[in-house]
Amino acid sequence: MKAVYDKAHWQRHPKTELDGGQLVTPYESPERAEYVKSSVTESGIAQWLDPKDFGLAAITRTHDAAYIDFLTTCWQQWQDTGKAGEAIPAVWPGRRMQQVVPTDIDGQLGYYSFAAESSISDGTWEAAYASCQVALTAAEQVGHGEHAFGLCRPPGHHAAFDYFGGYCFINNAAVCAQYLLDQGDQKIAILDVDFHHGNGTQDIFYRRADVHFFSLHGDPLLVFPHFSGYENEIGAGPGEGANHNWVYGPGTTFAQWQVGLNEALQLIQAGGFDRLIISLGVDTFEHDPISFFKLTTDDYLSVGAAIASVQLPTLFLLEGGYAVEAIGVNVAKVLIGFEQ
Ligand code: SP5
Ligand code: ZN
Repeated sequence: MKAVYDKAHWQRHPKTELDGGQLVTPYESPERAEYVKSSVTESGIAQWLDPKDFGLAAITRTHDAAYIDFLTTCWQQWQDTGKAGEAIPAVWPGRRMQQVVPTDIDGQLGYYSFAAESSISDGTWEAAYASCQVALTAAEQVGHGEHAFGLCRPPGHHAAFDYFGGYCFINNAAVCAQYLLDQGDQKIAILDVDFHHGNGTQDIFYRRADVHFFSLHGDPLLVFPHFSGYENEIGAGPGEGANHNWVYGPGTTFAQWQVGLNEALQLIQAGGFDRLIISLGVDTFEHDPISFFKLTTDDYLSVGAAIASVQLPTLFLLEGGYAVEAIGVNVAKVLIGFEQ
């Protein structure tokens, strides 16, 4: 399959993540992408392509233009105030407060985010933009009937129409789904196998019937993003019935998790979709430092093989996965299992 990488991901290099009341080294590190690049290259299944530039217009088809403006100016605004650390939101509009866009950068950070762990620093916007162009370059191949892998960093599935969080700024999968619709597709399926609920992707398509969203994830009563991902979230208006969540508890094994995977794949098989996008997180791994599922390296071969069974042109986009040495091998196993 075709695969796309851009060294510009290195521009996303924050020094801090708010975790447990401390500023720790971020889990979402540049080394992640390099491990994936090495393992996928070693597997021999990828033909690497250079990223193209589809411009900002492809992104504002999916995201609020004012939110994108905020992302492009945030770091400069933060620096102009002379603050010492990285940009971290610390105030949000609570229930019954006004949804206004403050002029002050602290207020803007709260308005345009839903979580505080994703510090913004120099190069964050540039890397997020490049990550989305990697995804779009891979999507163009899938539009031509190929399968492709976008080695996206930073990830995207927590980024909603107008807010960031969960290490995500631009929703790569959502931008690609809209791109494929704009190229003539009628109906797209997005299957999210990351450990965390893809709240951003759900948000963007919740009221739409042309993109159906399927997500398997840790129970939000117990884990991030906490306020989205419950099984009673089925879509609304024209999108009612087009959103599907499967929730699992601590210690979930592949045997348990694959029940939902197979239900999702059966719905996708029967749904008359033109193309399939996989939000490929491997933080379902047994040794992931921030998650609680128990998938093994060999299980990822079966994940890839199961996805291949629906026989749609498929776009894989990297999301989470934090057991750094292992994530390269685990991503490669999914792609190898898919191609076999
Ligand atoms: C793309 C993706 O996988 N994003 C995940 C974002 C998770 N953010 C909250 C992480 C909370 C981490 N708590 C770690 C506790 C272990 N010391
Ligand atoms: Zn995740």
